[in-house]
Amino acid sequence: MTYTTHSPASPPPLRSPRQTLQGEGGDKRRGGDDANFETGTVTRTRPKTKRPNLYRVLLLNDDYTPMEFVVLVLQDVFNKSREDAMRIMLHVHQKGVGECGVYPYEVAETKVTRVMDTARKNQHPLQCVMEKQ
Ligand code: TYC
Repeated sequence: MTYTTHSPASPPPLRSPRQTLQGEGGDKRRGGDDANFETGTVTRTRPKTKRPNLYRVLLLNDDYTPMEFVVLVLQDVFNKSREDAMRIMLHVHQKGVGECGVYPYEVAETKVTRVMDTARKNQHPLQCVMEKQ
């Protein structure tokens, strides 16, 4: 993974490292690296944290899947309460699409597969998709 401390579109300004260290009293770049310009060593002072890529899982409306089936799927696959499941199902029914949750890639993918499998087994046309947030 590349770590960019400046905009890739504009290279960092060429200036004397000494000026930076003495004039500004240290490295003020976002990310908080300490730079030793004698040796060219850069030490990370904050641990590098990577945010996982998150995906929204969406249910799509159709004219045939029973409302009760959708509510049960939302309770079972997405761990929603009966009340939340009802609210989401009605939202999808009225608006055409609705969010069931936001998850890391593999969790989202597993939930989509579970919904599609159970819909197919029960011969309902219910569709579930995921999109990158
Ligand atoms: N529109 C369906 C009906 O009237 C109910 C439904 C809701 C279907 C949500 C799919 O994702 C869905 N029976």
